[in-house]
Amino acid sequence: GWKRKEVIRIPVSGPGSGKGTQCAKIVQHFGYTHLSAGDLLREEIKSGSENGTMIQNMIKEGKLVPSELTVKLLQRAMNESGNDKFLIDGFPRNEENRVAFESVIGIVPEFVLFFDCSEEEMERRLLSRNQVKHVLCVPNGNFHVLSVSSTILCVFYLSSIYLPASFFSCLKGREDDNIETIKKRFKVFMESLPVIEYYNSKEKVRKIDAGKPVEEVFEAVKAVFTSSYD
Ligand code: UP5
Ligand code: MG
Repeated sequence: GWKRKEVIRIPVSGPGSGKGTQCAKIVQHFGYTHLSAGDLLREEIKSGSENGTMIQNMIKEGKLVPSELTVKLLQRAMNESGNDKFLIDGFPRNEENRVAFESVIGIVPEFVLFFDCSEEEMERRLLSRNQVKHVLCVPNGNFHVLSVSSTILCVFYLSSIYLPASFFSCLKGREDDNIETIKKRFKVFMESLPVIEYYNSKEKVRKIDAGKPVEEVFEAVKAVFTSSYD
């Protein structure tokens, strides 16, 4: 059983609507533990777990991995955090996810943030996340790739000149940030609508206009967090 007094807030929204970006800012201001279901699944792939290949294939297709697995990863991360305030990012994505989470973890979210953003804007953001914008080359032999928000900066010690991004087309960000997978992710996102509807019927949904610049969106997010008492 779950003994501490837990507070859970869930941002459910479309791919590229800014869940991860806003969660990072919420963590800085309000001290939550941020758990992105997608990040936990990607870590599971990297860790070489027995489920890794299956998860990787599903993410490439934009499909949802079985609830049991995602819930297990979330539960483990919650237990390991030592915190009792969680932001669960990108989960639950359908009714089955929600029911599995509630029956295993036994708690319900305090409120649910819905980042409302047009598909056009989400697509633009996801495609630009995957673009290498600048490649800096300086003499030497080492090679670093740094991910800096929507830019992948590649510092390649070779010669001291800037090269166009297209030169390093081999460097990719997220495997699911290509137009084919993005279209599939949008379709699968439609499965999340009944969950949002469910939370709406419980008056838990706080809708945010997420099509604006990051700081403006955060102002609206902050207002939701400061108006709730905890
Ligand atoms: N950006 C952010 N905010 C911006 C703003 N206001 N203005 C301009 N640009 C903005 O942002 C995306 C990009 O946009 C970034 O480059 C950012 O700088 C810029 P981000 O904050 O990363 O958006 P986010 O909503 O987090 O987008 P993400 O791509 O992470 O959303 P998804 O929901 O697609 O990805 P997730 O990692 O949650 O899931 C991936 C896959 O895992 C799923 O497709 C599925 O296959 C699997 N999955 C499950 O199976 N089950 C789960 O429960 C969860 C995931
Ligand atoms: Mg994310």
